[in-house]
Amino acid sequence: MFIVLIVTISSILSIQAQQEMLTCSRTSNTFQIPALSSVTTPSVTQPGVQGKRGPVGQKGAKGEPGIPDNEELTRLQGLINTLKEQLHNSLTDLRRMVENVEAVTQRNKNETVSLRRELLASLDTNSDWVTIFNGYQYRKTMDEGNWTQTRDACQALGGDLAWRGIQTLNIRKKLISELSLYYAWIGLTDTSEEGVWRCLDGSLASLDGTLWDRNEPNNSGGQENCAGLRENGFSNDLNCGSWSHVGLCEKKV
Ligand SMILES: *[C@@H]1O[C@H](CO)[C@@H](O)[C@H](O)[C@H]1NC(C)=O
Ligand SMILES: *[C@@H]1O[C@H](CO)[C@@H](O)[C@H](O)[C@H]1NC(C)=O
Ligand SMILES: *[C@@H]1O[C@H](CO)[C@@H](O)[C@H](O)[C@H]1NC(C)=O
Ligand SMILES: [Ca+2]
Ligand SMILES: [Ca+2]
Repeated sequence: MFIVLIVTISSILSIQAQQEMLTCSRTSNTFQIPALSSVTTPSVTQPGVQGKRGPVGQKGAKGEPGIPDNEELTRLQGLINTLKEQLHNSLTDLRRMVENVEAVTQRNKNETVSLRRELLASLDTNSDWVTIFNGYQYRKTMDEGNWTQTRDACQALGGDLAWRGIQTLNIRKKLISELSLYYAWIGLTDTSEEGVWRCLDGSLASLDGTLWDRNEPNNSGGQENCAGLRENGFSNDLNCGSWSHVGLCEKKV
């Protein structure tokens, strides 16, 4: 009986083993189930934070310009034209002012240069030329002669008979005093046309109205075509061939 029991038990075990084997062959499919079923009950999650606002979109298309009424348009155009004209005038004025300033600056520069030159010339004690600060230097010829002879002498000394810088009576009187002149030929003639007095460059003599002495020029004897400076500072016309006068020479400093 005991044996029977053992047999019975062992057969049962054997069956169980077979069943286990069968069971085992199925566990590959069912094995994970316990894992799934072992997940704890999911907790309730909170909703996410709201996202940020998107970037600003592009500007919309530009609208049509407004249409001003005609009167306003005309008024504005008139205003623009007036402003344009004023601007143009202002620019013209400005340009003129700049030109004036440039001219004055240039003139001052020129005057400074010539003054410096004259100053240096006046300090030259070896020179026979006198400086009177009118842009020229003066001297008399060493010898007396007729008009042409003294002109030649002046040219040989690097100048010519005076006419450019002796326009005023003051200057002439100053020269007469400085050079102790009694009577001196100057660079004016009416040889080319009687009565029409010209300077050495052919230009009309336009001295300041104090040029001629009283009752001169009188073309005495119809033969007086050259000018001489008298010691009173005024001039007389006399015969170009008169030979007893010095020439008043002038040269640029
Ligand atoms: C200044 O001197 C220059 C050259 O010597 C001359 O060309 C110019 O005309 C002079 N300007 C004035 C304003 O005297
Ligand atoms: C004319 O001028 C000369 C000097 O050049 C003088 O000797 C003469 O007396 C003058 N004649 C008259 C009529 O004024
Ligand atoms: C001036 O003098 C020179 C030399 O004696 C002579 O040749 C010339 O003809 C004279 N001029 C006049 C205008 O008399
Ligand atoms: Ca004459
Ligand atoms: Ca005369």
